[in-house]
Amino acid sequence: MSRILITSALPYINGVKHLGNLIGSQLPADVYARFERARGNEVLLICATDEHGTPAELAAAAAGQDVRSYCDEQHDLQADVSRRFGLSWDWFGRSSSKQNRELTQHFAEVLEDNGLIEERVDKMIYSIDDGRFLPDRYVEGTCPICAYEKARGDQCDNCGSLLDPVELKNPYSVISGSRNLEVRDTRHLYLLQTRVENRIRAWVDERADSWQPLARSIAYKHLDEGLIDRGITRDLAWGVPVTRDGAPRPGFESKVFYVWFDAPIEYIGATQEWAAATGGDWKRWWRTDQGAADVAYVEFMGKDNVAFHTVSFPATILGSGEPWKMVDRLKAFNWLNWYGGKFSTSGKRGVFMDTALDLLPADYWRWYLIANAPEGSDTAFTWEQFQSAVNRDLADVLGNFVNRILKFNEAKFGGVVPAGGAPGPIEEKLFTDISAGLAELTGLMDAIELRKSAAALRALWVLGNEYLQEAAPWTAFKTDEVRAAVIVRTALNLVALYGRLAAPFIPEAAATIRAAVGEASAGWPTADASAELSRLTPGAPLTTPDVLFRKIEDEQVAEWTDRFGGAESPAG
Ligand code: B3M
Ligand code: ZN
Repeated sequence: MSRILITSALPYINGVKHLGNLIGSQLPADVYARFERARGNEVLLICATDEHGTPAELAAAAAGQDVRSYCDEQHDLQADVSRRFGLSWDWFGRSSSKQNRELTQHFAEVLEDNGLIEERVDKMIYSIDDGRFLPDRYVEGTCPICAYEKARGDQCDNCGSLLDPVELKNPYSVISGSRNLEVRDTRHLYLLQTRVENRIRAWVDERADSWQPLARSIAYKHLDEGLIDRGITRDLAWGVPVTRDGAPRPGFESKVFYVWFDAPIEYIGATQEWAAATGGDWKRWWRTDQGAADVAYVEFMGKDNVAFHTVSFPATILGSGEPWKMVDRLKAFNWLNWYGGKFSTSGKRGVFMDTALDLLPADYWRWYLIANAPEGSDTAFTWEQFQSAVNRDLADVLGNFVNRILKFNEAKFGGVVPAGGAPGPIEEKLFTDISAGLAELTGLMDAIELRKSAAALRALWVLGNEYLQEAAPWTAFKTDEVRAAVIVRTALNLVALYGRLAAPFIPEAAATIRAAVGEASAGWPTADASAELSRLTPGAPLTTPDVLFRKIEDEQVAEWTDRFGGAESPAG
C-alpha cells in the first residue's frame, strides 16, 4: 500500500466556482483520489478556500460585507456545493486559519534567517482619489507584453505573464476607475528568488520527467526567463499579518503577506486543520524526517497556477532548508471555455457549480467534464456536447445495459443470479477483451490521463452491449435455458464490474449500480476478467433500479441555451 497526498489548487473565496474551475483542478483531483483509494492506497485529499488578497477584499466590497463575514459565508457555500458534487475531500480548509497564519509567519521568519528575505523600498501605485495603494488586482491596465487592455496588476489573463502593477500601461483603479494615480515609495519584504534559482532548477531537473509536458514547459519557461526577487507583502488590511519573533514587524503594521505567498502554504495548513479536527498525524504527510519521505505527492491545478507551484512555492520550501515534502507529480489543465469565449461571472455567461446541480445530478456533469477534460488543449462547453455525453454514454450505453439485463433477469430468472452452465467461446472472447480494456483503463488512470480514461471506460461499457447483442440471451432462452443462464450471469457480473469501475467518475450512479447487483466491493478490479466476472453468487437476489440516467431533451437544451447563454450570447 502506498501513501498518496493529493491537493487541488485552492478556489478563490470570491463566489461559487464555474464548471471551468471545477474541471481545472477540483474534479480531477477527486476522480484520481477515488481511484487510488479504490486500489487500496492510503490517500489524503486536501483542498481549501483561498481567502486572502485582493480577490477576497474586492468581492466582499462588491457584496457590501466585511471581509471576514463574507469569507465565512462563502466558505460554507463552497464547502456545501463541493460536497454535493461528490468531491471527497478529507479536509476542505481555509487559508485564513490559525494554522496557515502561523505557518506563513514561520516560513517568512526562517527565510529571513537564511538570508533570503530583505526589506526594500518599493515603488507602488497609489490612488490619490481612493487614498490608498493599489496592489495586484486593485489596478488594471494594458499588458506590457501582449497589449491586452484588461491585464490585472498581478497577472495578464491573456498571455499568462506575471506582472508588477507598475509595469501596466494606462493603469486605472479597480475601486473607482480613477486614473489619478501616482507611483509612491512603500516598504516591503522581498523574497530573494535569485539566490535559490540554482536550487530550484536542480530540483525541477530532478523530477520534471514525471510532470506532464504542459507543466514542465511552463516551469522551464519561467526558469529560462530568469527569476526575479519578488515582493511578498502588500499594503492591505486583510491577510496574514507580518511578524518578527512573534510580534508585529515594525513598519509593517498595516501590511500583510501577499496572497500567493500564503496560499500554497495552506496545503500544509489545511492538513494541520485536518489533524486538529480528526486526531490525524499531519507530519507523516509533510515532514520527510517524520515519515513523509515515502509519500507520493500529486498536485492538480489550472495552467495559470503552474509557475507558482513549480517556482515560487518551491522557492519558499527549498529556501526554508527544512525537510518538507515537495510535489512529485504535477497535473495541469488547460481552459474549458464557454462556447467561443470565457466563462464570466459578471457577464452571466456559463454555468456555475450551484446552478448546475439545480438542473441535473452531479454525475451528469462529472461525466461530461471528465470525458471532455481540457487536457491536451483548451476545450469548449456546448450544450449539444453535454447532451450527447449524457444521452449517448450514460443513458444509451451504460444505463440501458444495466436496466435491460436486470429487467430480463427479473422476468426470466426470478430476479436472482441464475445458476448452472459454464462459459463458452463467446465468454472466453469477452474475458480476453475485457482484460485488455481493464489493463488499459488502469494504466490510463495511473497516468492521470482522465479524458482517455473516460473513453476507455466507455469502451468497456460498449463491449458489454456488444456481448449481449451477440450472445442474445432472449433467443437462447427459448431453446436452452442453461445457456441463457450463463449469458445473463455473465452480463450481471459486467454490471457489477461497471459499478466498481465507474465509481471514481460517477460515484452516485455507481453506488446504485453496485447495490442493484449486491456488489459489496467498491475496490478497483484486477485485469483478470474471468475472475472479476464470476464474483456474483448464484441464487443471490437482485433489484432493478429506476432509470439510471434521464435523457436530456432538445427542449431543455433550448431553454438552457436561452437562460445561460450559448452560441448567440454576446462576448463578455
Ligand atoms: N486561488 C488561483 C486560482 O484559483 C488560486 C490558486 C491557489 S493554489 C495555492 O486560479
Ligand atoms: Zn499579456
